[in-house]
Amino acid sequence: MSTVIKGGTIVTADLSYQADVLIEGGRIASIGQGLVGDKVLDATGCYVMPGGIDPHTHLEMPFMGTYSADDFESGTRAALAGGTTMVVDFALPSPGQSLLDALKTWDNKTARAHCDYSFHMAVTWWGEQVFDEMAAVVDRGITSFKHFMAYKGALMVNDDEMFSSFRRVGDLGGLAMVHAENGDIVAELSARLLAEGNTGPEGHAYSRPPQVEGEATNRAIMIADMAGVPLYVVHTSCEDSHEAIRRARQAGKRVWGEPLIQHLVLDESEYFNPDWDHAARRVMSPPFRDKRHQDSLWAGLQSGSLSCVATDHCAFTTEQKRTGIGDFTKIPNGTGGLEDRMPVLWTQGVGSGRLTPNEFVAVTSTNIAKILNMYPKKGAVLVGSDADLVVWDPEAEKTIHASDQQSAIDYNVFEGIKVKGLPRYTLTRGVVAVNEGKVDSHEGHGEFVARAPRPAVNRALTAWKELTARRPVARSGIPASGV
Ligand code: DUC
Ligand code: ZN
Ligand code: ZN
Ligand code: ZN
Repeated sequence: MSTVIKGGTIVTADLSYQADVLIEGGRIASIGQGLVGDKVLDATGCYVMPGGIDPHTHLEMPFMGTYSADDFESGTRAALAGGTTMVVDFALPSPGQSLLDALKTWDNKTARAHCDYSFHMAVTWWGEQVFDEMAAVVDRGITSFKHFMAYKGALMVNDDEMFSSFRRVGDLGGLAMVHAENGDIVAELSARLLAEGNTGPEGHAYSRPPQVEGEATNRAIMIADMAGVPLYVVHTSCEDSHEAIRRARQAGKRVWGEPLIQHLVLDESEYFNPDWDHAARRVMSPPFRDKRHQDSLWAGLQSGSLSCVATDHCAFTTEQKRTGIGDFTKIPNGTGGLEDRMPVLWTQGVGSGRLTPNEFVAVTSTNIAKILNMYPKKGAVLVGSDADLVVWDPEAEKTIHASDQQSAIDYNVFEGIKVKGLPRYTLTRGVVAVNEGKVDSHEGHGEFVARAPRPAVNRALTAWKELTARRPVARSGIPASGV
């Protein structure tokens, strides 16, 4: 059975033009005028765009003594409701655990996924077993490896471990990723704040100032450059981190930054709300910032120095958040956003004139498809691409309320925000998952997306490795030590 999307304006990262889209076998079969199919979706007055890709989610993740509340069922249903047709989640080995065992655990979480998904692998410890297993992980189509520079005593890796891991990722043709916050300083500031009696959620913000993020981002960029690996900095929340990314890119380094929709739209005043629950529900790392930092993030999206808008969707219920009453360091870190990322970014980005529709497509879908080497299967409206599409109605409006969201949690950090611009249809590989604005998705439809490594790109990154490979022999006859 074929489907035709008729009468809309196709909007890609490059172009906007009027055409119909014919879908057969889950892929785009034809783009042109007057196309005919068995089933017709009316896109009059709408934009036909690549479905969103959220490159940063934590679904059913064991974290801070509990599990994030949205799993692959509710999480991917929420994604589709908001026009996102693919998520990339983090497989998270506990320190000491086999990467391949962690991958098995993550595979087992996805049976009920409504949309396609891929994984990044977290490197939470370092040793020969990790080194060896990384090759098998790449063979499984997982080529991006995330390193936590924060969460000391839990997930954090030190600089020597990160450097070794980055070199391995580089040699395998992969992408290094970092959660960039200086974990030593966060631990020190947290302890001091608690000792002084600052136990409330605002202590979380005080313990993670922009400098801890700026420092870690600079450090990660330099380590990545020495290791000869491209670097993706997740949840870039402030000018201090953005500035480091901008400078690296200007110097020709392959470094990308990812602001979250939460940081673009919500600010640090949320932590000073007198309602403990209100503030704790917004505790995430990095924390929300002030307007100066928000302006920097918007400017980065406009100028291209920041590349992708994600959610870091890691949702906890109010009850879960309350385990941190009396000690902010025990509030599970994380917020939701999967359903709201596209409508909120459209409203506050395109609606305000800060982004063009084409830029919106680039930062919600196409850029990350290219960075993660899955373009043009994903992130494109091209013949042969997966028919992961959103028919976007720029006139449709709603006010965000937790009471009508797909997520399993009992609140929404965007509660009360008005959006204009919503999916009329969302299609996942040609199957309609949002129909006339109503969610009608299919549990178990989602498939894993494997990604190929890119060794040639990495070799082109830096001369440092070549330089040290040809390093001079020291007088003792032993090669001078180097990388
Ligand atoms: N930050 C969060 O807020 N939650 C999950 C992990 C992270 O880095
Ligand atoms: Zn993180
Ligand atoms: Zn995260
Ligand atoms: Zn409400």
